[in-house]
Amino acid sequence: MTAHATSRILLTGFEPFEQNPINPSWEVARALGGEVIAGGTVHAVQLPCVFGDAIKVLDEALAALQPALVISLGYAGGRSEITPERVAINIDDARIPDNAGKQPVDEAVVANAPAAYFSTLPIKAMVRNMRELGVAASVSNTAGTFVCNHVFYALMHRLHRRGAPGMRGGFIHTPVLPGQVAGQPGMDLETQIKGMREAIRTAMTVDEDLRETAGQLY
Ligand code: PCA
Repeated sequence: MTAHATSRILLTGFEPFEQNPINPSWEVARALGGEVIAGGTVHAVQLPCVFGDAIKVLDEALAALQPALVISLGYAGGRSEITPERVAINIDDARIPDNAGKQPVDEAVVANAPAAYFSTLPIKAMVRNMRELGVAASVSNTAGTFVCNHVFYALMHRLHRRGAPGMRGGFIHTPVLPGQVAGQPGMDLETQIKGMREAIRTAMTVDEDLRETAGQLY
């Protein structure tokens, strides 16, 4: 993709949920808002942690910004690395109620749509470049079945249907902050911001993803 000086980058993060007073995904997005990265200006938008409503806010931002690159961020309470997600699946299956009390079980995100979409971000190049900067990162093969996967799937469905060449998108889970979850080392906010800046730079500048394994046996 050749980004030009007027490119816009949509970077979303989520509001807090499940008794967490802070959602690192929004803190990272907010911190990067207004920065120019590889010729694109970052626009940070907060999504509600509510099934359906999150997609509405995403749609409004897509329509208003017509971004060249869209990266949605969400917080993964069990992770200590930055994890670009490989695949979005067409299912809502909530372990806990969302912030509006909704708890769908085994419902499609989009009715009569494909089972899954792959991210179109260069996820392996992003991981390698973040690691080279000293930021812990790895490819994830599941974004779960809660509001993050819901938004990821809706985003990929829209980008797929739009078929806009050069419009790229995907999802990255951010880790816990140090001390946020007992037993998780976590990653401090400055390091998360530094890693995400590098992930965005990679998505703006690397066309073809690396072919190196990030496979898992299970
Ligand atoms: N994480 C949740 C939803 C919002 C967020 O930041 C998830 O992983 O689904």
